[in-house]
Amino acid sequence: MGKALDGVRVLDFTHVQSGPTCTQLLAWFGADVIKVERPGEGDITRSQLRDIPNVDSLYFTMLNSNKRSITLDTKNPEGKFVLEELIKICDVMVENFAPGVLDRMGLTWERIQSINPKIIVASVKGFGPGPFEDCKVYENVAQCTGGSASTTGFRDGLPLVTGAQIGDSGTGLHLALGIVTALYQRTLTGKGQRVLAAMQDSVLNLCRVKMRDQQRLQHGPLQEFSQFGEGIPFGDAVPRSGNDSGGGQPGRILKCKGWETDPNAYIYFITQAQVWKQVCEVIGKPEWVEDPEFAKPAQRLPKLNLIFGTIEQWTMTKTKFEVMDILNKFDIPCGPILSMKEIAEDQSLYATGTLVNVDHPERGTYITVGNPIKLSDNDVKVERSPLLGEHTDEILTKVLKLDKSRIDEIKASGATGDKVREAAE
Ligand code: CAO
Repeated sequence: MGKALDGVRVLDFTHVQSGPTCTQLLAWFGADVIKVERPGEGDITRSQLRDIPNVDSLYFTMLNSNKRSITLDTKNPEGKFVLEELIKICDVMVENFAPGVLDRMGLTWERIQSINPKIIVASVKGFGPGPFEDCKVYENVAQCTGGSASTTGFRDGLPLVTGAQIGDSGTGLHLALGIVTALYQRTLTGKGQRVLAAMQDSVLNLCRVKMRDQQRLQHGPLQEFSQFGEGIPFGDAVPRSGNDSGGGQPGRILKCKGWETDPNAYIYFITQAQVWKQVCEVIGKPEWVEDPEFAKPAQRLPKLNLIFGTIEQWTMTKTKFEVMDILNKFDIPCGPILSMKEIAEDQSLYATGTLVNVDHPERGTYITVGNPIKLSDNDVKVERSPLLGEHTDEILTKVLKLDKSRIDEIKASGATGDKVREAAE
């Protein structure tokens, strides 16, 4: 087995979450990822949300596996020199600075192309061209502007952000796809190109079904929403739908045994039309199979509260795992609400590499989420994240092949620096 992106070298000029998730994926597909960080401080996440004093945070270690770290002050002329040397020999440059930052460094697209016309320059920005293009953006801003927050939560409650980092990690994923696609096109054209993934666009792409519903609203109420059966009129925009299914098969989160004390004693239950007969039999309502009030999916839509209320009387008599076992025998789609603790203890996820225990010289062993995308011919093990500037010398000597006196000059200029820990939590 080899590495899918063997031979691809990535200049990783990213920070925080969105960019690093992209370059981590590329590293897991076998690319050589060189992370450029500011001397002394590095990626700001190294010191954010720390659980152990003076040790790289889990925020950083879980987003920067399998990378090499070089420290460079790119505002120092010698640092800029090294950066441009890296641009010459890299296939891809990834960045997620605020709009205008790269230009202020003198690294316009034209300048980068003149250094290396084959390089692919990939950027995360908050917004694409338009009224907000100059704005800085973090995760929750993207969730709010991409249509997620207005459609998440309960109808009579506040808009809600989700725990899934669809703005940051979601955009990183989109960008990674853009990069490998541009790499493929380069094999045909020999030319680099720019790749842009805007966080608003990525969230909106993931909220595509809500734009579907926005258009459906013009032709009548959204019958799969609980509020339809409750007789509550719809306004002119897609409302928050609580835990209603976003698809054509109604679903709901239902209480299971122990819900009074366990915040996660619930199961998601889908009344898939194909197995309606089985659903009725399992919950002790066999008469609903032929009942003209319940037999067809359209007849059931106005009665979702009654149907799920009845199913819940049954699920409450069993634990979520007992419900799961029983329903699976009948091919009824369902899933227990798993806590992060339960997921962290699930050995089957370690067996597939979705969860990985990693050793780190300063923090000891920690759990990280491995590559969620499995390729049968990609032999990359998840490795720990680099310490700040751990590979500076290695990159200057072995990758850029600079001689000792030149390296000494660069170091003397302060363009690259030793690790300095900041108590910045
Ligand atoms: N050497 C010298 N200077 C460096 C440097 C280095 N190695 N790395 C970064 N800098 C400088 C930049 O040049 C910039 O300086 P100027 O503003 O003077 O030009 C400065 O650091 C700050 O960069 P920034 O504006 O990108 O960083 P910030 O912390 O103020 O903002 C963020 C962070 C995320 C809001 C912003 O980068 C952004 O909007 N990025 C695009 C959207 C994005 O990716 N958001 C996701 C955030 S969570 O994943």
